[in-house]
Amino acid sequence: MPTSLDPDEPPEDHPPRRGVATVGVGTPAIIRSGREAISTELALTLFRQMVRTRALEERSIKMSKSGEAYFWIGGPGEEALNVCLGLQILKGRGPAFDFLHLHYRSSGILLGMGMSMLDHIRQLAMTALDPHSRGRNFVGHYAIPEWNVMPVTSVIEVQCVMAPGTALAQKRHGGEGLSLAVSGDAGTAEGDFESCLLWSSRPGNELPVLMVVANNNYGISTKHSTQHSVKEIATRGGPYGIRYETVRDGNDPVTMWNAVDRAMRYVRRERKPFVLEAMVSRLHGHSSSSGAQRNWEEADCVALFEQKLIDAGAIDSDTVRTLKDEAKQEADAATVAVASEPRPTRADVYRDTYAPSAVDVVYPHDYTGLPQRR
Ligand SMILES: Cc1ncc(C[n+]2csc(CCOP(=O)(O)OP(=O)(O)O)c2C)c(N)n1
Repeated sequence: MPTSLDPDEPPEDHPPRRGVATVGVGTPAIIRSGREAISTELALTLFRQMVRTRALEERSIKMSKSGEAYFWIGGPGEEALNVCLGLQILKGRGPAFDFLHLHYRSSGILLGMGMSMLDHIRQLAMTALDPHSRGRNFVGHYAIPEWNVMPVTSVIEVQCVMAPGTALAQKRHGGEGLSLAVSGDAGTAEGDFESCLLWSSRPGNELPVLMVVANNNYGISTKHSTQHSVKEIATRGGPYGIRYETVRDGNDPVTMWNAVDRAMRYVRRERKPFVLEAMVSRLHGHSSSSGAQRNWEEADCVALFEQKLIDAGAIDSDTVRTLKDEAKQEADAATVAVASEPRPTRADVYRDTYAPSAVDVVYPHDYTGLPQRR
């Protein structure tokens, strides 16, 4: 059994520390899924981050129902994929580091990178201290310049046409930074997805873009099979000469970690694109607009991994309970904290719209209103 779990925040370095748990005598050294394996230390790190992400999302749903928030959308059911991505990001600012072009179900990526639950809840509750949008955008619409997290938009798939731009800067700059573009399966029906395939794969000008499709089988209420004749979206990279892989069990963190590792290694070293698709679950429907009720028919990656770790003798039920309690307390504390935070004022609507720019003659300072006509 593990003797202790390190409560430290996730790794700041790269390549990431591959585990923060201390494994005791008698525990297995690795956790297997078929031919794939990861160390038990890493498995416990992934599990803890998945539990934290789930606790944050469940608290967020409750807040949207209780009136402490106005809307919820998020990623319960995508934790295995997102935590594996977040822990393998090369985190920093500028072209030497990864750029993130995400969609609105990416809480697991950001928690994996070290974002606090509080900063997620601040945006959900729309307080003035929300660092992503100053309380003016939907939950999960992160923007973190210090970590190259480009602003998430509600307009789906536009992130796919931005990624080749940052990837071009990264390729010119040199190094191993990649541009990650994450989208859902329905979003790939937009031309933006095809544009990303095309611009990332121009002969002789290939770009370090990692396109990730979180395939939860639905676009709001439209089932994948009713709209797409292509069964595995990742195969659409084939005609462009782009390498691709579909992870059929995107709920399995062991498989997922290795698939992300392979894809990222390829893009970082070859400076060429890759399409990675993961079949995931959607555990609470599309958003609070459709009720956010729990769908018990879909596979739950957190519950499945918990059972796998217990069966392998890597963790015991008491430790699982402790981890879940800690995660819930962290989310509860964030909810209490935002209750007394200031809300945006009318004047805040116009603040922080554009970054100050010394070379911009129209808006040399922060844009706080329309320019005066002479
Ligand atoms: C350009 C555009 N078209 C339509 C919508 C409405 N819309 C919001 S979410 C969504 C479904 C997206 O499904 P998918 O890409 O599979 O992602 P999921 O929400 O399932 O993770 C749609 C159609 C939108 N936001 N933007």
